[in-house]
Amino acid sequence: MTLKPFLEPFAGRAADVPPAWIMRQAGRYLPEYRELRTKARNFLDFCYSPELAVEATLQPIRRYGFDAAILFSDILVVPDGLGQKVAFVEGQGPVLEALEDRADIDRLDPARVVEHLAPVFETVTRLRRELPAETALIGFSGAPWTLAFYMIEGRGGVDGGKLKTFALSRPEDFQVLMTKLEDSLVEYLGQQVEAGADVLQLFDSWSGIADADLFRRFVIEPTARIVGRLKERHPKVPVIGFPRAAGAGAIAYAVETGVDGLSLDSQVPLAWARANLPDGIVLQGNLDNHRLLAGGRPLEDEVRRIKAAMVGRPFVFNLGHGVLPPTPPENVARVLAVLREGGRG
Ligand code: 1CP
Repeated sequence: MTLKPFLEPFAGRAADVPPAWIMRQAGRYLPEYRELRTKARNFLDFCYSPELAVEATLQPIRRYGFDAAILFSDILVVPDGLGQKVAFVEGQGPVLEALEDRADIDRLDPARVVEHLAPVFETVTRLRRELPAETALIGFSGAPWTLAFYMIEGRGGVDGGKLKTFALSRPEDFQVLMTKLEDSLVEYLGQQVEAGADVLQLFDSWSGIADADLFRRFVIEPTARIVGRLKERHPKVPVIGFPRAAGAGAIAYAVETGVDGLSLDSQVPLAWARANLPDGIVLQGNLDNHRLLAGGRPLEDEVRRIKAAMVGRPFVFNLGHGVLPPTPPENVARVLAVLREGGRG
């Protein structure tokens, strides 16, 4: 049986042309997404409308032929499912009613998550039917630390001081929150696989603000438990971790969490990654999203450089962080054309 090209690296094989997708490949840089987005009142309604979410997921697949589709949703549907107030404010990003004390944490209900997020599973089920057979489907969630960031800070664009102060000065309350997140995520991700996801990605976008102690306790350890529990349920489904801006912490993360793949941000030199990360782990990344925006020779040269740096290594081509909204869509097409020069071999 031949595997989908996206799954080849996870079977330990390096392709001449690595499979490719890009973070936030569906979204505001695409005119067809902006048009579709007008059909829902707000962003959460959009995410919870299987018809719209399926269409948004398929748009970049039709346009570019990526090797993987990523479920169109957001990491903040989990706090919403737990019962926290979450809103997406136009031009401002997500705004949450921040958790202040133990009573706020006690009100969060992991039992509510699966029922509330049923439309997401419905989207996955429909996608499995509608995607081309050779296109893998990636399910995802935020990792506990990054979800806790938004739940305690109440928004993005801040330095995480409130989160770290909470974690350090109220360890028992924080642990209750982290355990609720872990339990919710195992169930949420497990059900995405049962609905048809081939691969899972855990986004730890804020892992870089944790010091070494917090990184161990609240990035590595919860991730290891989640991956372990998912593997009991679905031993064969690859899990990709994205500990963004973790620096040298990526080594312990790669060795200790049990993830099958590691997504690298753009600051990680690929030669360092090859030399220091375990051979058995699939590396993913790490084109800079501003380079994608700028286009031209600096973009093309970098795509060729990344491909050359990963020859012979199980690898998935991606960005180091999500596509920026002003990115010209033709730059994405150019990246894939350059990556696929010389054919699949
Ligand atoms: O108006 C709009 O269309 C909303 C913009 C938007 C989109 C398109 C948001 C708000 N989320 C998304 C989709 C999304 N988010 C996807 C699926 C699309 C795809 O990848 O093709 C995924 C995987 C995410 C994940 C996500 N959301 C992350 C992790 C990845 C990362 O970028 O670090 C994070 C941190 C979020 C929170 C979030 N949601 C939206 C915004 C603007 C943000 C960032 C807030 C901030 O910290 O400033």
